[in-house]
Formats: sequence, C-alpha cells, structure tokens
Amino acid sequence: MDKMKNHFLQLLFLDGRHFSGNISRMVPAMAAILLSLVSVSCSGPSSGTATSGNDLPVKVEPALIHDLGNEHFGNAVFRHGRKSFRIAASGNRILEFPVQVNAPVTEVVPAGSGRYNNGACAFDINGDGIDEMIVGRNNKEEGTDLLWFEEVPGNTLWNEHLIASVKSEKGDAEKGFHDIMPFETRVSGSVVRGVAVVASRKRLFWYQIPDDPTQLWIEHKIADLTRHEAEHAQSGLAAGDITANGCQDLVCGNFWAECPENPLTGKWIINRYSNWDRKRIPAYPGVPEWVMNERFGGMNQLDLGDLDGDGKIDIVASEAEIPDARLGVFCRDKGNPRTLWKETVIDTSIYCPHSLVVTDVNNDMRPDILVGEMTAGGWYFPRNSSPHLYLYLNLGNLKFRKYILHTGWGIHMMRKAELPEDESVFVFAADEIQPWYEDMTTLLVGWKITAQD
Ligand SMILES: [Ca+2]
Ligand SMILES: [Ca+2]
Ligand SMILES: [Ca+2]
Repeated sequence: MDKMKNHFLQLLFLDGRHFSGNISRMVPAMAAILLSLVSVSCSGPSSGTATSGNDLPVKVEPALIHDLGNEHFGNAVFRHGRKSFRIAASGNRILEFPVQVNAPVTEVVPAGSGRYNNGACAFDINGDGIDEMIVGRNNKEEGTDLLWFEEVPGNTLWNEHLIASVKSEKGDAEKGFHDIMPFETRVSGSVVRGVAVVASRKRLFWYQIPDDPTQLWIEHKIADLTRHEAEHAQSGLAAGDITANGCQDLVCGNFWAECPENPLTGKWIINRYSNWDRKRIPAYPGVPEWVMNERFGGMNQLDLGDLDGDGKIDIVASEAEIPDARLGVFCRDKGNPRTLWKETVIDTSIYCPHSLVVTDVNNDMRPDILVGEMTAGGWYFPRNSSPHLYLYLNLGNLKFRKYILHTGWGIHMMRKAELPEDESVFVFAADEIQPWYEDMTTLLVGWKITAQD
C-alpha cells in the first residue's frame, strides 16, 4: 500500500508544483488511482500475446485529472502555459487544467461560437516561449474556421486569431479538420513554420505563419486525396522525413505525401502505402446499414518511428473508428519506394483505437507502441465495457509483446507530453462521449509510464 501512496504523491507533483486543492476532493481521485492500480495487476490477457500485469516491463501510474461530466470534449493538447504545464480540452468551449490529479479547471474560451473539431495542436507560434493552441471550429454554414488562441498575461480568457476560413466542397461527407499538427521545414536554409491539416478527411493543406501571425496565414494546398484514388475517407496525420532529404513529409490515412524541396512553390507527390481502406467491415448488432457500407480502413491514427531498426522511418497505423481494428507497421520497400509498403499486422482485435503513440517506454532504444481504446465509437458500434490502454513492447525484428497497462478508462486522441527533466512517458487524453448514449461522462485522464529498474 505504501508503494501505491507513493505513486499517488508523485503524480501530484508532475509539474513540480504543489497540489492546492481541497483535501476532500482528493479522496475520490485517490480511490480511483488505487482501484486503477489494482486493475493493472488484475488485467488478464486479451489475446494470445498478452501477459499479466505482474510481468509489466514498466511502472504505470494512472491519473484521473478531471471528471468533465456529460459535456463533450473531443480533444486535449499539452502546452507550456505562462504559469505551468497545462492540458487544454476543446468541445463547445475550451477548458484548461494543470497537469495533476484532480486538477482545478479554468474556462479559457467560452461556449457560443460553435463546436471545435476533432483536430488540435499546440506550439509556440509567436516565439515568446508560451505555446498557443490551434484548433478548427464549425461556426458557419459554408465552412470551418482554423484558429489560434493566445494566452495573454493578466487575462483568464484567451485571444482568438483567424488563420483561415476553409470552405466545404460539394460531396464532403464531413466538415472540418480531423487532424491538425505543426509543420516545419527548411527552405533555402531558412526555417518555415506553420500547421498541416486534413480537411473533410480528404484534402491536405498547410498554412504558413506570416511575418505577423495575427494576420491570415498563407495557404498551401498539398493535395485532394480523392484525385489520387482515395475512394474512401482518409484521416490521421503524422509528419517525418521519410525520404531523408531534410524535408518534412506527411502521412494521412493510407497515403503519404512527399514534401517538395521548396514547399512554398513546389508540388507534393502523393503515394499510397496501404490498402486498408478497401476492406469491408462485418455486421454489428444495432449498427445502421449506412455504417456497414462505409470503409473505415483509411480513418487511422498514425505515428512514425524506426520500428524495425534499419534506420528508415516506418509508419504505424491503427484503424481508429471500428471494433476488431487492426494495428500495423508499414516499412517502405527500398527497391520499390513508391509502391505499397510492406505490412506487418500486429493486432486485429482492438476496439476503436483512436489513440496511438510511438515511444520508447523501457529505454532500450527500440520504439514501442501505446494504443488506447474508446468507450464508444462514433458510428453507433456496440459499446466497450472495458476499454484498455495497451503496450506493444518492441522485441526487435518486428516482433511485439502485448501488455494491458490499464483497464476502465476510454480515451480518444491520446497524446504524449514532453515533461522536461523527467524520463518517464506521460500520455493523456479525454474520452469522447457519444450523444446517443446519455449516461456517458467525459474523463480527462493520463498515465505516467516509467521503465522498471
Ligand atoms: Ca507563443
Ligand atoms: Ca525502419
Ligand atoms: Ca522500447
């Protein structure tokens, strides 16, 4: 028990600041932590490759950061705020929390202007050492605003700035940005910065920060994936220098886009690496027929890393929206670099893994894979009574060992926070609740994952 208390106390000081809340509010959170630690050690295998919690190669410390009740928040991002490290969650408004158990909440953007999209990110746009938040908001019939929000000294509420207003096009099944991420590359020796986005799960853009970032940003269209034989929705976004020429390439859905030497003027080359979007899903009880006719294999969560240790970047993908989802590693064919990549499927039994982070959890220099399940997918799929956080430990040679790190908290768009002077991995997310299930609550949660001595 003392060990558990130590876990709890460590979590209170994740950002180096003392917990200042009322002690009575800590009790339920502590109970949740203790329950969670028990559930870690009781978690049984869910597939032939899983193992029990007693054999975990990492120490896992779950943190219930805030219970948001029945309000919908689809996304949470980590940022360096003016006072401390913060997590900001967006839904119909934007709330912010310090990184701690049972965190107090601050409303930084009130409701009333529209609903914030799935995608969001945070980085320092204006070079003052404080991260701003970039997010899309549906507030107009004809399109979606891409915005950045700035924390201002002395003000609780953030200042809003427009990056672009992106119009919907005929045939779009879905409005807005599923994914938004920082984009940075070098052009003629200078760094250019901005954000890359996927709009309506089909069009890729990047927006360049102008000299005055409060003005509209410079739009660069990368591609309409439907003009590159994407017959079905594509989502998930990751960036990395796949071709190893110093430019940041992008991966979206089942495609990767090769950045031109000059992304201000050049044309991107679009390549397909995966055929996942061509698979039909089986029938599920209670799921409408139109859902069965969708193709979900392009709606992925994505991350990059050298999973096979050959020095080249590989793509890790999970089928984010469906039960019985695949998790796979894709390695580029060196002899035939523009064809489909070599696929290694490492799981086929995950429920709506809308959370994927590639990171080395045990400090053996091999990147590992963290995958989180939702409690309820967004397409009327049957609910998941015991959502898991999984670790796929990289054993080398594209072999992975699956572990259950935690059971009981559904999550959506999990992210890794970079905490300075802390070798642990801290991942966090808000669950996404679905309006057709009235009893769901949004939990903002995190896990501190530390290599075992
Ligand atoms: Ca800033
Ligand atoms: Ca590789
Ligand atoms: Ca590792």
